[in-house]
Amino acid sequence: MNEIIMEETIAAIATAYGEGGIGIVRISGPEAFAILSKVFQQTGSADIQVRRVTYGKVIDRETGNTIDEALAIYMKAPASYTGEDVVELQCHGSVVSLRKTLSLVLRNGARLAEPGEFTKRAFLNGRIDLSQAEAVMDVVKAKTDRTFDVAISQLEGSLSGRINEIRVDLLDLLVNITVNIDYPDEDIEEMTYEGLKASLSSIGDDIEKLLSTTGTGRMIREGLKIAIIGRPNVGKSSLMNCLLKESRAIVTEIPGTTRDTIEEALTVRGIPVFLTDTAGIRQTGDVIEQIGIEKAKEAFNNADFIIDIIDGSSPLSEEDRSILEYIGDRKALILLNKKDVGTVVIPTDIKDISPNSDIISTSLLTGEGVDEIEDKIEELVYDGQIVQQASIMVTNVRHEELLRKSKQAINDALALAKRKEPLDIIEIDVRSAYDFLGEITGETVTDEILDEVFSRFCLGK
Ligand SMILES: Nc1nc2c(ncn2[C@@H]2O[C@H](COP(=O)(O)OP(=O)(O)OP(=O)(O)O)[C@@H](O)[C@H]2O)c(=O)[nH]1
Ligand SMILES: [Mg+2]
Repeated sequence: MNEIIMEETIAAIATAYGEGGIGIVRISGPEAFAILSKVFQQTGSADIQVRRVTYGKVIDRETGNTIDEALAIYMKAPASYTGEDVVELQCHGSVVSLRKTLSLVLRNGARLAEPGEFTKRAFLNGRIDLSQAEAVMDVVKAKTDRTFDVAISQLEGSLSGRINEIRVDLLDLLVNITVNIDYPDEDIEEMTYEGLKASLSSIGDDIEKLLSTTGTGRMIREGLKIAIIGRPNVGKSSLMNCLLKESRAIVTEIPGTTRDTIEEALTVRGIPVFLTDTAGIRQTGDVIEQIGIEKAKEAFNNADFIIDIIDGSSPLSEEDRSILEYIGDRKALILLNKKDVGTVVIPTDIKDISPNSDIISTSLLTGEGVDEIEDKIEELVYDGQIVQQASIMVTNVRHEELLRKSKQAINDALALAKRKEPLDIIEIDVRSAYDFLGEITGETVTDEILDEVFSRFCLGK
């Protein structure tokens, strides 16, 4: 199917919809240059040259009307984003200009590109592998520095590189197994079950190492969901404002100020965070407040991380205790707030009820302790690991699933090897481990998976 598609020339608006300095219509495929000649008139007599910027006009030759002034760039296959002939028309960043230019390009022989089709072609033409193609979209969608860094490193091939190294080891092993199956009596290095087990374990460890980054990877990509809970008037909304570094939530001395949950997206040390400020949890006859409290419990259940605030300047109340009991064994961060007024709550009283919690004294009025809260968030995301700029991280759920399947196949092979089962049976599992990893880079992948991956892209990418 792919050859048929790639004979067609595709086009789309590549820049974001809206006003801007410039906007780009991108064309890719065998007819790209021919279409450019039909819709563009350069100023002056010089020919359009490959990889040179040419100034001119987009002209509708049927009517003779000028659509816009533009710069044209022609990149010849294979040295282009898609690996095909590509033309970019840089027009003014006007929705009207871009729409008219695109429609002219389509009338002159191009077809509208599907979402992600440019990148899909880059993959099909072998310019990038599948995990790199997926990283393109992560780069475009990244909202924080850290998310962006990880996506760029993946785009540069860090993850694929590692996957390919493991695949080489698996291939070596496969060859070794096959030779021993086919020529058992020949004078070749005999494969012992001990040796086989050692190789399988070592490959299994390599895959496990990648899998151990998935928790962090997912949080970096999708964001960490934090719910702030606590009884009324302890400083929950104050914390939200402190982390946001602005006054978003209404803070008053009246208990029950926040009656609904408030959600905000923010960045903590380069990590995307979705913070939910909730209504204070207490027994109440007020219907609206009761709904707010139900929502608070929901936020609690959906969160990756809980921050429970306690007014440390007054003794633990019944409400504080029941919230701590609600937290139970979950890992939470507990703030003993209002330190500036005094501290009477003893940490061990809290540990008795919620043993896995971390406790920090804060004053959200003065901002004391906010740094420490951010430390804790960072610690949680990186799981105590030292963060290296170029570290390989698995951020994509598809990759994670395939790594798990591959690991499972290795485990199965290992179990067979331990029972000294015949090599040709073990080979089947080793081969599937190899193929699952190949699906990550797109070496072995079906059209359905490709469609699924690229359908999540935006238009023009
Ligand atoms: N002294 C002192 N006052 C604080 C501190 N943190 C918050 N407050 C005050 O406590 C009151 C309640 O703060 P909020 O942030 O509205 O508390 P809340 O938990 O959101 O309250 P509800 O929305 O009613 O559940 C406000 O008057 C704050 O200024 C602190 O560390 N020290
Ligand atoms: Mg509040």
